[in-house]
Amino acid sequence: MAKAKRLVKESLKLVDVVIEVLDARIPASSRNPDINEIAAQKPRLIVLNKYDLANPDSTRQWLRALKKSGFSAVAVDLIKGRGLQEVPTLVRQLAAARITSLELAGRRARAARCIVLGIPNVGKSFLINKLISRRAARTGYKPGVTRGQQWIRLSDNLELLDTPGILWPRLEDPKTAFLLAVTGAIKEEVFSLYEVAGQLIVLLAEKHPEAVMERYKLQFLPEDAGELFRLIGISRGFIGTGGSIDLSKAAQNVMKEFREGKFGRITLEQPDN
Ligand SMILES: Nc1nc2c(ncn2[C@@H]2O[C@H](COP(=O)(O)OP(=O)(O)O)[C@@H](O)[C@H]2O)c(=O)[nH]1
Ligand SMILES: [Mg+2]
Repeated sequence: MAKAKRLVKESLKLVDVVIEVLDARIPASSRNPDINEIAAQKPRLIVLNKYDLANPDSTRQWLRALKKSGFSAVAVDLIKGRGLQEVPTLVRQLAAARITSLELAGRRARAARCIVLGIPNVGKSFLINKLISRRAARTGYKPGVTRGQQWIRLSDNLELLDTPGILWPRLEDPKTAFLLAVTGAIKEEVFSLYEVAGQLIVLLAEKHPEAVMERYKLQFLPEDAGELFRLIGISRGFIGTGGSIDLSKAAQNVMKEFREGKFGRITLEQPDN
């Protein structure tokens, strides 16, 4: 973890602008707690990614709150490419002041440089690939920090590091850990899927009862996770050995379908104000 942070700090010395990718469903929990300190000196564009899975009203509120805090921010759906074309434009705007001041100081004009940062699974690699495939060429010999790292030319005046900076999420807070597990940012080996799915189905049954009843063809929703899984198992025909209802299969199904957006576009945390 300390090594990841050090690498990111090294990379940051090379760039004018930081692109911070967050999961639009959990913009607070998918933020690395140190980023404000690590990237304090650089203008930052916040990308609320996976907008296709997030509630549009909540995303609007998040964008407003982030802009109020002084960040440039945009919602992006990388599957459909929505919002993607705004990313290079906004980065160029953020870099303009710095590039101009370098030129005024007598330095040779150069392209603005940026890096993509974020916790695992927010879509960093996907974003880089999409930006590259739009229109780009490798710049040849201009090494980055880690071995094999390269600058990609996105336009005459914009270059992107082809390797994202990986930072780690905060896991001490149980609510945050739950949200990261649900959205797929934490690997399944390190949490109990049954427990997390149980918390999730209870939350969905409370906040989005119609979606759950329709999805699993249920007439009513018990409050207990085990009971909910039992009904879901019956409804979907998840029958284990000996004819018993397979609750763990029901739990897995809930997690899978939530991550696929099958319960609708759901944002799991709202901005403070
Ligand atoms: N639904 C949806 N899935 C996305 C989006 N962007 C990325 N993903 C998925 O999120 C997962 C992680 O993406 P990846 O780029 O590997 O994340 P990284 O770990 O931050 O580099 C992949 O399965 C992507 O297909 C998006 O805008 N919408
Ligand atoms: Mg990646």
